Amino acid sequence: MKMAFRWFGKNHDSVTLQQIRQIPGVKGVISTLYDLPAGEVWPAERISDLKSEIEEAGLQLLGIESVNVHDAIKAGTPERDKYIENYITTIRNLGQLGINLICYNFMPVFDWLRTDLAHPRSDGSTVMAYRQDVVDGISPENMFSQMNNDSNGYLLPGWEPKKMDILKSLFELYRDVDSEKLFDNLVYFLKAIMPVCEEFGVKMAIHPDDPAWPIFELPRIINNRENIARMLATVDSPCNGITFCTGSLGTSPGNSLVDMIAEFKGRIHFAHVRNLKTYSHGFFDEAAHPSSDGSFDMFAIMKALYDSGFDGVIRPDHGRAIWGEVSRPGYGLYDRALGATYLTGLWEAIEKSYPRKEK
Ligand code: DNO
Repeated sequence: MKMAFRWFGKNHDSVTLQQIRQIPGVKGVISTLYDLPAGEVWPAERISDLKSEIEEAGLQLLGIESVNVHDAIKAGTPERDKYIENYITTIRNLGQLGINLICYNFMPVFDWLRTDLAHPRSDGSTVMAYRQDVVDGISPENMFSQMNNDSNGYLLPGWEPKKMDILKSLFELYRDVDSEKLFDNLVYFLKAIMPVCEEFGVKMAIHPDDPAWPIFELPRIINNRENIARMLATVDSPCNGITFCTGSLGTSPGNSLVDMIAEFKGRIHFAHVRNLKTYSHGFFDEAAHPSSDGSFDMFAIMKALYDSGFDGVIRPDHGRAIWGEVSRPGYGLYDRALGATYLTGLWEAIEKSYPRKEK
């Protein structure tokens, strides 16, 4: 297992590589070329510069989160083939530089959604929170403004203000796209990119929908056991896998995280491990990573990953804002560093208690 930390790049993150280097157990970062819009080819030199910058800081570039998928591909418009070609070139450029993990999502228009980016807790920290009744009572436009006003000045993936200008046309693009169509479009994309992934050993790790249900009447399909199993079976390549994000899948009470890990054994290429405090369906707060702070049994989750033979990259996920830190919401240094050491500690205890048999 390799413990990683998400890093958005030096102009897009309050956290530095030097700080990440000092978190015990963290071997590398998961990063991206944040300024490149979805659909553009990632030039080999840009990737190589990013990799060198990270290696010079004593860390490894363990994967990309995200190479975003253009809405033409998700909606299945006639322009999709051009964007798929660009995506293939990016995969090849990454693969040639030895970067073999790509996290992406297939959520129409947006990415993850929270109704409050700084919900106060009794311990004096703030967390991100979700209230379905708020989403039900707000327009996508107002949601946009709210997300951007509360983001401490950072651009949030999927909520870029320039998207606001084309929001109507984006919704229009998906007018006839129901969940079946979206699934077909995902399959079309995956079938087109798998040959290049297989050639370079690049693992695609789709991120689940967060929250795990449709929002603003846009379909969402990577949200439960059945849908994920169907996606993996339909494109049955070892390079077609998932990001197992506990905080996303765990928003839905029907998802048994431990059972899903066992079922998707071998196809989990990347894990985002974090905790939530869930209330009734559609209402939750994010929490610190330890089991005692939220609703999930983090030991059971890590043990399930270990038992499945998981040997990939894990990263702590959203943290609380603590100790006065101001950062990109969910992505400060302090609480995620606590999360990383906690998860590393759980893993060490599991490894020592249940040694894997030598092959
Ligand atoms: C949220 C993240 C997501 C994730 C994308 C992957 O914090 O987990 O934004 O990076 O959905 O494309």
